[in-house]
Amino acid sequence: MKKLVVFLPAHNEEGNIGHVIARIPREMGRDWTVEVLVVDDGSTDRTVEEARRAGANHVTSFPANRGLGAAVREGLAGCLRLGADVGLMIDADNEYPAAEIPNVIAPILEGRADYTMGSRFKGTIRGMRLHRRLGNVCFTLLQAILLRRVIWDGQSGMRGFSREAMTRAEIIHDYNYAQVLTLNLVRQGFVMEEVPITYQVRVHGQSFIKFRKYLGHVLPAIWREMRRPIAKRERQNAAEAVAGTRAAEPALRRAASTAPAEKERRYG
Ligand SMILES: Nc1nc2c(ncn2[C@@H]2O[C@H](COP(=O)(O)OP(=O)(O)O)[C@@H](O)[C@H]2O)c(=O)[nH]1
Ligand SMILES: [Mg+2]
Repeated sequence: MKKLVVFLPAHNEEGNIGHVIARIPREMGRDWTVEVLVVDDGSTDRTVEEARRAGANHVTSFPANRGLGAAVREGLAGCLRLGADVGLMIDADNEYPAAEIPNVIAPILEGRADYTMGSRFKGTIRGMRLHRRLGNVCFTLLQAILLRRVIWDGQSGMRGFSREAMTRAEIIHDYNYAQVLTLNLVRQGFVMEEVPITYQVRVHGQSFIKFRKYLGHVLPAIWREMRRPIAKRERQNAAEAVAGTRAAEPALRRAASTAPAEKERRYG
């Protein structure tokens, strides 16, 4: 039996999170189980109650707000603790299509990729304002230049991970994860693929992004990430990777249980 864990980083999303969880496909064929994990980042509204009502299997709550980078780091660690073979993160604000999760993880299941991003710019975007589009294009272009490869949508809130990618991913700041995570995984040699998705701007609540604060946190973090020495992983072919997941399971579990504490110490 294999396991997909879908995780949602959430901060005050009582009006949205239930709709997202209700649309997560729970049937993936006979060999798969699907579980839903919510990382509640110090919400002060009914986010947790709504998530549980909609069928979330696991909820991790931070006592106070720590930031989206910290929440995604915790989501990846949670997937490993729960024994996920594949992890998928999706924003809790109902902008991304939970029904399209199978498409987004398909390249991982087929052994073509370790890390996937649901791409709004390869798919459809409804309602994104011009300044947000421009911001997205600029940050995506920056990542494409730094990694010397084509990227369509570097800020997607819907991403899939192989178990190995989740084990090795490092998010070096608490404020956000979007760019530094891709730079980190691709530079380690993980294969990234973008999958077109349909996107619809949120109808409840507000984006947390404030332009100056975002720039002030994200640009220095990209700089720091690019200056870090990165150890390249050994490329495995898909068959070896599947066999390796099983053989390495006890070690991976140990890594998963020590990783959060270690990462906590380093990025706090
Ligand atoms: N962990 C955490 N998540 C947040 C925070 N603010 C927003 N989020 C979540 O991050 C996701 C994306 O946030 P959003 O504000 O929509 O960003 P945008 O889509 O880039 O405009 C949503 O699931 C939010 O609930 C925060 O302070 N901490
Ligand atoms: Mg959003």
